[in-house]
Amino acid sequence: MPEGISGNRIERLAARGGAQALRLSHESGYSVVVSEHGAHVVSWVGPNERELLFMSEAARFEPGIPIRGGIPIVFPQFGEGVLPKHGFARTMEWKAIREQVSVSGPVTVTFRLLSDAQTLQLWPHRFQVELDVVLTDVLLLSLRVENTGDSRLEFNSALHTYFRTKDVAGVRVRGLEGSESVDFLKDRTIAIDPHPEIGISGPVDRVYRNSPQTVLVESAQDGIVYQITKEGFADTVIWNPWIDGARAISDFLAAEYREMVCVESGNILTTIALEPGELHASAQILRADFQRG
Ligand code: TA6
Repeated sequence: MPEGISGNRIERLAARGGAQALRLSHESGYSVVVSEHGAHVVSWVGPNERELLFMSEAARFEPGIPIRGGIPIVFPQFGEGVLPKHGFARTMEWKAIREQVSVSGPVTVTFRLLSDAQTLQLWPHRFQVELDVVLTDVLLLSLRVENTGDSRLEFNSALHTYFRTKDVAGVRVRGLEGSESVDFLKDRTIAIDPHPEIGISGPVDRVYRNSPQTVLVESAQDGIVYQITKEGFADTVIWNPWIDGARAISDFLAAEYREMVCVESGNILTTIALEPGELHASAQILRADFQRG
C-alpha cells in the first residue's frame, strides 16, 4: 500500500460484489473510492466526511451490472443503440495498473480496459482505454482512448456524474445559457436556453452541444457550488428522472429522485473517430466550494 508521509495514501478495500476497490485519500481531507468494476468512482468524500456523490440505496454491486450512482463511464456508445445501453465499459472489470502517492502532491491511480474476446464480439475494434483518477482538493478524471487495431473506430463517451443533493428543487445549473440543447424527452427538440440558471422542477434529459468548458451546479440546501471543468468533452448532459421515471428504474428508489442530479461531461452529439494508432484524451475536473459548513 503506497503511503506518503503527509497522509496521502491508497488502500485496497474488501471486494464488493467480487470487484476490488481502491480508496485514495488526500491530505486536504478529500477521499475517493474507485471500483475496478467499470473503473467506477463510487464515492467522493469532502472535508468533514461529506459524501458528494449520489449512490442509490438500491444500487447493485454485481458482475455485469452497472452501478446506480457515483460516476459510471459511458463508452463506446451513449444511450440506446446496437450495444448494451451506455456501452460496455461500465460493466467490465478494469485493472488498476499504476498507483502513485506523492508528498504534498496528488494521489493517482490509473485504470485500464483492453479489448478482448468479449468486447470484440460486441464491437469489432481493438482499443485501450485508460482512466487516471487524480485526487487533490479537486477530483480530476482523465480518459484516454487509443485505437490499437488496424481499422478506423468511432465512439461516444461520458462521465455520467451523479451529484448528491438534499433537494434537487434547490439546484441551479449555471453556465449553459446560449448553448444549443437537444431534449431527449421531447423527440430531440432543439432549443437554445436563454436563462442564466437552469432549475429542475420535473423530468429532465437534455444534452447541451458544444457547451462551455466550465459549468456550475449550485445546491442551495447543501450550501455547495460544484464546478465542473471539462476538456476534450464537447457536450454536457443534465438528467433527473423525477418520480415517475425513478419508479421505472429497478435499482433506484422512487423518492431518491430528489437527492440527485446528473451533470455529465461527454462526447455525445459529437462522435470521435480514431484511425489506427490514434489516441483521444478528455478530462473532467470536479471542485466543491462550500458556502457554509
Ligand atoms: O444521461 C442521461 C441518460 O442517458 C438518461 O436518458 C437515463 O436513461 C440515464 O442516462 C441513465 O441510464 P441508465 O442506463 O444508467 O439507467
